[in-house]
Amino acid sequence: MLSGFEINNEEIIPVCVMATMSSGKSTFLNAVLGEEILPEKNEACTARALAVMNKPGMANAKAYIRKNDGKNYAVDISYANTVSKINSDENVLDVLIVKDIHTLTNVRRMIVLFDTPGVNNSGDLRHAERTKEVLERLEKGIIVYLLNATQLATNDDELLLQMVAGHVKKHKDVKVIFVLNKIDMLDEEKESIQNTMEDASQYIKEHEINEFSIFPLSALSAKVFRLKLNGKSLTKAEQRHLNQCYQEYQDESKSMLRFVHSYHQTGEEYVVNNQKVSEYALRRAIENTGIVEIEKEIGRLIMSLEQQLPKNINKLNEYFELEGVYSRKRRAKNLANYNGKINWICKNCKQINGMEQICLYCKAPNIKWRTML
Ligand SMILES: Nc1nc2c(ncn2[C@@H]2O[C@H](COP(=O)(O)OP(=O)(O)OP(=O)(O)O)[C@@H](O)[C@H]2O)c(=O)[nH]1
Ligand SMILES: [Mg+2]
Repeated sequence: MLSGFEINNEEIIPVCVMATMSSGKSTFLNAVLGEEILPEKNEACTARALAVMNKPGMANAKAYIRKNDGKNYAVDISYANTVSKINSDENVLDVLIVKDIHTLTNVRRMIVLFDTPGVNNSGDLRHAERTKEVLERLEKGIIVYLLNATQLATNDDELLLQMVAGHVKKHKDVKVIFVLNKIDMLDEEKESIQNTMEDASQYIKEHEINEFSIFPLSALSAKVFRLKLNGKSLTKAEQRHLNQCYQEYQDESKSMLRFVHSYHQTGEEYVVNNQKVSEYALRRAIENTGIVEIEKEIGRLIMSLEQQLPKNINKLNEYFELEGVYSRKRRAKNLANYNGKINWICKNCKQINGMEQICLYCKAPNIKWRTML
């Protein structure tokens, strides 16, 4: 899956996030990453599979790209929107972002998260092809399948779920987790979370997947809380969402943990202080003591002792630094980016666009420009 970067499948544990268009895949992954790295918006957005590898100790996220000139480059992604620009550059074949993902722990092999383009059969068919390619290469790993709680069982979803169910049936070492996303958008007076969970489970079972776990989630809320916690800046809309939903999550009745199976293992009731308390309430109390975080940390440290780095991981540091192509520094001419043929440059933003005649970024017409190599 990362052979373009000389990393073998046996050296990584892929976690592929799949769903139809705009179900919140990139938002979910940004919530896990704790910062907004992957492009997200309310229209077809992710154009290719974007890989994010968990490399502990990597202070700043860095991107490595493979272009259709057959070469690999390193790109500084600290400028806003750089990953969006890489995502829409037709000359880029593969993208690998390397980052320390604090919420995940590698065991022996490094975890690589894959953000896939949303399947939308009335839109860009290449998105479905790219998602299919990811699936075909996935022989061992995890699929996180997002269902959009506001639009269950659409035709697009039906086709994707069939494809995933077929793959999981053939590959014992591919496990699937279902996430029912956008739960905050349900009007609970009209459709309860419980009923929506049951409908979703029924829908999954109809595809002959019988053993699975399903987790309700608001990826957007999780993301804005994490951005806040990590001191990242929020857009006005994200700030509005944070202000709106924070109070709700303070209320235990909104806790999604109520619906998580592991919180209801026995369904038993306990008596504390002469009052009946549920298993869920007791587990939440345990979480609030902080012990769970300590246990996770012990687990993380044990795992880090077990970790094995891919053989060629240090080769990434040898890639030529591709400066200024996707960021504000892009006007600086970096001859390594051009192949000496006639190129097209945007009249408006001066972006060099390879053979594209319309600017990939600002969509203005390009003019011809020949490099002096
Ligand atoms: N209310 C709400 N909105 C969400 C949630 N998750 C994602 N969104 C919004 O849904 C829109 C699409 O989100 P993305 O993360 O770009 O979705 P995607 O699945 O990556 O989209 P593609 O890559 O284009 O297929 C954005 O406007 C998000 O803010 C959620 O849990 N609740
Ligand atoms: Mg996306």
